[in-house]
Amino acid sequence: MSAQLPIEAISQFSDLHPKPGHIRFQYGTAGFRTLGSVLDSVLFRVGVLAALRSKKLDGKTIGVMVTASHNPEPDNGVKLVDPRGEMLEAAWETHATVLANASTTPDFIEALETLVKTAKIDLSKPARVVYARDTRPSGPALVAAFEDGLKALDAEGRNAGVTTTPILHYLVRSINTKGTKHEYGDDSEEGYFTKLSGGFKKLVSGKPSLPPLVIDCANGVGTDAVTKIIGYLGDSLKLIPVNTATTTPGALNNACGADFVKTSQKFPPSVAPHLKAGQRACSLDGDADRLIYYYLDERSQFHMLDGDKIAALVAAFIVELVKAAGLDSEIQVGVVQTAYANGSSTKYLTERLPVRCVPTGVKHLHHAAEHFPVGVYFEANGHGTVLFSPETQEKLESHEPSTPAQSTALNHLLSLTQLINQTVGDAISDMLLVETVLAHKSYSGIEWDSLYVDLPNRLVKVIVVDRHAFKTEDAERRLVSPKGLQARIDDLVKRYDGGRSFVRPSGTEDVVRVYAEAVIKSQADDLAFRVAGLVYDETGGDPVTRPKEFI
Ligand code: NG1
Ligand code: ZN
Repeated sequence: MSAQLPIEAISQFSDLHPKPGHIRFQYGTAGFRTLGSVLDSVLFRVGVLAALRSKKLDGKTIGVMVTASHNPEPDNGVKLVDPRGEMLEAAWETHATVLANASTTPDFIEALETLVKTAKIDLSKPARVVYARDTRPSGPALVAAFEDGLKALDAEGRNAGVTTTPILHYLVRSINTKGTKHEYGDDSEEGYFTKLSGGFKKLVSGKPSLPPLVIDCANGVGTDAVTKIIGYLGDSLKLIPVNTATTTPGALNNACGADFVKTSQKFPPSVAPHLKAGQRACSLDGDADRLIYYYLDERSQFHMLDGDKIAALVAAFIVELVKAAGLDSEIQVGVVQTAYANGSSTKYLTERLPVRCVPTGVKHLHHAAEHFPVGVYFEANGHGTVLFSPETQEKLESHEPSTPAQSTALNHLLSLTQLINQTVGDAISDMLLVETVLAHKSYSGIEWDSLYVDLPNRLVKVIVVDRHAFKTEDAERRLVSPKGLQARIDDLVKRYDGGRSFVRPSGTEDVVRVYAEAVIKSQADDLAFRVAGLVYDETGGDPVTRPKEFI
């Protein structure tokens, strides 16, 4: 390893991007995420880190996405994408945190030297990075800081411009598989839209078209993608985009988008003029990797179809296709959820399929799903996808169907592998997937919703002195510390019909989250607030500031 770090270039650029003294940055489950105005040094350092990650992986292309997803507009963030389009390897999350927190340029260079040594990075290797940003106003300056990081290491950068998080993941995988037998697709936005829409058109060909779908773009980058895919879909699906104001200050994710719908359990007021009884609609989040559906019934009651309902719809459909293709003895379909999955969805799925529960965070779901021949994973908040293992893909490609019906089912499965963005949860791909199933089953929102009835539930946040005092086990479903608290929660839960509750520290906010469900809504609320009260008292919360609802 003869090549050295270009200390002089790094230090000159680094001096242009000093770290704010008082802030401690953390690469969490969603990368770095905080106010966009304090992220300049982080972006520069992520540029350097991405270049080193590429060198470490023999010049493979690394992805970098500048976004704060469903957060409000003043926030921003950045996350790295590994070569197959998956989330950054966990050990490097720690490296990212260390580099971001070096207080001065000399400290930063020292941290880099340590990283190069411990991770055994061959600096003579090339460095290639593809990057994109969402529509936030703080994006352009942050991208410029990031580009300085690439320049400091003389890395090759490809600017994918303003695009969705899932498209960036798609590009990373396509670039790295180009010319191999695992080629994922053409490494361009056009390649992405052609692939997805091509799969969709084959799947719905000959099926009666569904009524138009209202699609809330959260005033974010999903707007561009939705506008583009409309052109590729032609008559195969009619979309009615709303909340498309990407340049209106403050509009992004404001009273709209998937997180608004899921958290407030109501539809965005801006969607109201488009929602007649029976009309189905969906909301993307600010970077278009989450999707929530909903509809109004004939009494104009709102019904939400969240990530759990999407998982149930999609998993059952794939199981049917696998069976119809004559492959059910060879290809097993499994589902991965987190503790936030509604108890009714878990019951519905467990009666039909293997189901695994994993800790919160996309990387846990993704990795667990990789263990199934076909792994369906969704978070209740609408982030998820379906993974076909390489063996399954080969089986689908080589299987000789014995009847015309088997042949049709097999072709449908192959088209699904095109339509589904297997690198990460993708609102547009998931929307096409849902629409495919609805078209095949002739379902409206009502029939889909009736697969199972959600248990009423409540999610609350508790601000505590130190959320790190909360440690969990059993995929975050039980607390091991603070000592004794879980036993008290268990005692409380027993008193509620169909009661379930769990407590875990958030990975993205400085709070502890309390989830509760029960057969009756008022009971779910009551249980959530009582458990929140236990949490608050346990951690030395001040009785004066104790929220009143924590009964
Ligand atoms: P935290 O803050 O760790 O609960 C939230 C979501 C996760 C996931 C991450 C990353 C809930 C309850 N939690 O994590 O599901 O999406 O953000 O964005 O929805
Ligand atoms: Zn998102």
